[in-house]
Amino acid sequence: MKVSGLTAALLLGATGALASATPKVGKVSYDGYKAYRIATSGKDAAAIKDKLASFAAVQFNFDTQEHLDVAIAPEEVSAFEALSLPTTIMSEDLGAEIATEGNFGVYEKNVSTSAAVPSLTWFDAYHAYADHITFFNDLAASFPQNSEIFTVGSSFQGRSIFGIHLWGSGGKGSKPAVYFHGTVHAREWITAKVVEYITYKLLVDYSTDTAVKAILDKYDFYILPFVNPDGFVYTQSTNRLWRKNRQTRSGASCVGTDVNRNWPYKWELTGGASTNPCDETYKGAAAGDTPENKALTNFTLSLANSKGIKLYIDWHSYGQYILTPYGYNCQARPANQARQNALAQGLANKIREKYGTRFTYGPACSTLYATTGDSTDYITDVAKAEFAWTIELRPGGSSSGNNGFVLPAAQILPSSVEQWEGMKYLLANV
Ligand code: 0X9
Ligand code: ZN
Repeated sequence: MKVSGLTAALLLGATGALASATPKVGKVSYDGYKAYRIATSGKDAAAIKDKLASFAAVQFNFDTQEHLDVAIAPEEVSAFEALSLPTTIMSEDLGAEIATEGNFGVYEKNVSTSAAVPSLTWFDAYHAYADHITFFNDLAASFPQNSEIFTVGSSFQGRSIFGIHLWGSGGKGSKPAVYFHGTVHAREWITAKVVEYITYKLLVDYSTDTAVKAILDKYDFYILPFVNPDGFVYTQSTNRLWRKNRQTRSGASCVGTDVNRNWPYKWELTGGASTNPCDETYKGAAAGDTPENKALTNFTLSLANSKGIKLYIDWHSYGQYILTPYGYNCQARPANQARQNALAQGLANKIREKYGTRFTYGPACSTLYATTGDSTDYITDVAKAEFAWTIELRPGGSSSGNNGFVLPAAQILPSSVEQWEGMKYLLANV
């Protein structure tokens, strides 16, 4: 994959000095960091990466054919600007945006209902991890006829990897699975919010909206908002831009394995992941050797072996993509490719209808880049899901004022609503 072409210094900047090293005290500060989108104009960005070799740049994206998004430390901003690269500014001060985003909401219940339904104000702000757990517990307690909390195992640091199971009139576990993973990459905060909104709407609207009732009566939903809880907690305590899990390994000075490069399928291929524990896409020492991947694989197979998986979505950010299989090979296509493409196109159209947000769709490897050991390839070929997609949420492609992983809280609700509109279309047509 394109990340393999990075210079060692840039990798160190991206994953060693800032991301992977454990700070001695306090939080990693991004105060005064400026984030830039550098146009790479269809080249592989190698020349630009060479120019950045001496900078402690934090790299955001790996699909560098069109652009390379980087954050530059305040002391290096003038040297960076002296390079006169073709840039647009994503963020004038990443630290200030992280601080604003960190004004977490206060958890509230809906006062107009007697049950403990969380308030829609949940979608006006980001929240602490503990409040996310309360949100799900309260939702499940409010709708005991249609939902329950479950756990699939534990993370490296011993947190439970939990989900919420939703079902309709056929009763618990009677229908094919619709299966969601959120927050596999710790810094992609918008993903938990969007799956929370979809969960909320499925439960709250079930009794009043016939289209929603039809969907929940047809499928069992298994929604895991935080498949990498240790990483997420670390983004809130220590480093907002952390990506991987928090697994330590003997002999490795860097922490963390990319849970989306560790699934035990095509893991052994080269070119779609890193073998360096200090890299953001570190694949692990063996296929499926993280506690998170072990738990998720077992649970996935249990779904496959009961009623089967109709649709799996791995929710990520950012870039606004709907990615169909495969990641491991840019020529390979699933047997139902024509339907995958038609439904992805329909989904993109539906999302765009709401607020004009454009999502690009297509096979993951050829549309974005190659990945080995990713969830969607495993869930397509091993767990035999009919559809297993990655959705990369807002922000998107070419506009400036694009904050990468730190999506302003004002966009939580519109991001969620457009995906909800999309999911209603997809689930009615899949
Ligand atoms: O690299 C990933 O795991 C995903 N992108 S992210 O920026 N959120 O990290 C993309 C996975 C989709 N699969 C392929 N592009 N092959
Ligand atoms: Zn991701």
